[in-house]
Amino acid sequence: MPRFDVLTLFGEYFEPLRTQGVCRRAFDRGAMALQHWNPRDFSIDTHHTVDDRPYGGGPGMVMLVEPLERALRAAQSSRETAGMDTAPVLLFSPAGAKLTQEQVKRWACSAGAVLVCGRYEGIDQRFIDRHVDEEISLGDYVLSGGEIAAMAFLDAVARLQPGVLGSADSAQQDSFSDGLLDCPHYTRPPTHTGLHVPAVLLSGDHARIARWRRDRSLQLTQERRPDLIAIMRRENRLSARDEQALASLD
Ligand code: 9WO
Repeated sequence: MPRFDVLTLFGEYFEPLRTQGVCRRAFDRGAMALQHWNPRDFSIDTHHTVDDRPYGGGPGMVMLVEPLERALRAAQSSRETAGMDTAPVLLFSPAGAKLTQEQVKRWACSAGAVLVCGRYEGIDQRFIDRHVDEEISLGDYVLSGGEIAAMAFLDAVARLQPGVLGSADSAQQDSFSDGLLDCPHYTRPPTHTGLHVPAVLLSGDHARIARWRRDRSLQLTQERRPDLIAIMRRENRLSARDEQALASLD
């Protein structure tokens, strides 16, 4: 069961994860645990300062090392008291390597981690150098803080916990779970203002439906993410039939 300890100035951001939707089930079932630690609670001056002006000048403020370090120590001590090993420390930043579903799967079956959420212009580099094991990016854009990236990470991990998704295998059928993009989906009505659901999906022929879905996944992936097709080839994860379907596309 993974436990995640979040270092954040804005713990309230994470409340909806506990109280709403699919993620809530992971916490309710005790399949995953979440705690937050506010560096402000570990700041010892009268104003509970957590940031200061950057050395060398420039705009904005930088998060102080000491409140973060004390919050991290408190989180790791609490884990130790719960009988857990020291956790890896992750930082959400555009300077990290892009998060993949493979990594999400590994965190989902791990003991968890400490997630550090930066604010302002960033965190004093000495905290990162001394304590951060891995930097994780969601993509090449800048947010106002690491919290929303951490929430996306926690959502991706929570939905993989056993019993969290309605259907036993819906996590298995996702986009990316088999390395390809997902096929298109349809539901009622069978015709909407002249737009028809593909006839094969109404045929009841499950083998033909499975082949159609695989072919649409292959086609969509070839068109939009040829890089993923290349990875699938390299890992020998395409069947002769898949190759035949791909060849018939061009
Ligand atoms: C910002 C930044 C910009 C360019 C190169 C490296 C960088 N690191 C950071 C950074 O760590 N910023 C802190 C966290 C403080 C400001 C808000 N932060 C943040 C994290 N903005 N955007 C992210 C983020 C995290 C994960 N994926 C995409 C963006």
